[in-house]
Amino acid sequence: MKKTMIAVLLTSAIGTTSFAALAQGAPHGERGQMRFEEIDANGDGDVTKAEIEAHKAARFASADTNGDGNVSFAEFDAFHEVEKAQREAARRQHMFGKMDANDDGVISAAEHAEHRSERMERRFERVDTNDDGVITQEERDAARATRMERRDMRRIGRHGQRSGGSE
Ligand SMILES: [Ca+2]
Ligand SMILES: [Ca+2]
Ligand SMILES: [Ca+2]
Ligand SMILES: [Ca+2]
Repeated sequence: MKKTMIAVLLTSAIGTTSFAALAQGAPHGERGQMRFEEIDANGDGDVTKAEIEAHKAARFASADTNGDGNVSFAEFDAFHEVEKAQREAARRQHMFGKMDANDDGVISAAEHAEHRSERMERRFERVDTNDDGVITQEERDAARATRMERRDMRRIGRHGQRSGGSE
């Protein structure tokens, strides 16, 4: 009796871990894969130069909605609006999938609560640096400073990369 309990606990723990890892790793992997699959027209897993050219031509053709061989600003604008909407829809779907833990196609109140509390807990743990379960004003200020610093570092990093690349 006890053994099965432990086994169940173990499997559910493993299940949760792999799900969390999957959910965290998915956004980038999915996005990269989607593009790759899009370009790999014959689906052999390789992307050839010809396939990239064909993909570019297809994108141009779908942007050139009136088929006059040129993409006007209105066409360009509409094309990117559609792409943006598709990207956002995909992101929403991904978020929904993450929240719908039992995959039954609906987010129950419990799943919603669980998702929120997980995120809040993670944030709480990050800010509560001395782990006493209380976020003091100082810890909050420190967290804000760290966040700003990180943003600055990113900005500098991006800038540095660009100037480094042109040299
Ligand atoms: Ca191919
Ligand atoms: Ca056109
Ligand atoms: Ca559900
Ligand atoms: Ca604290």
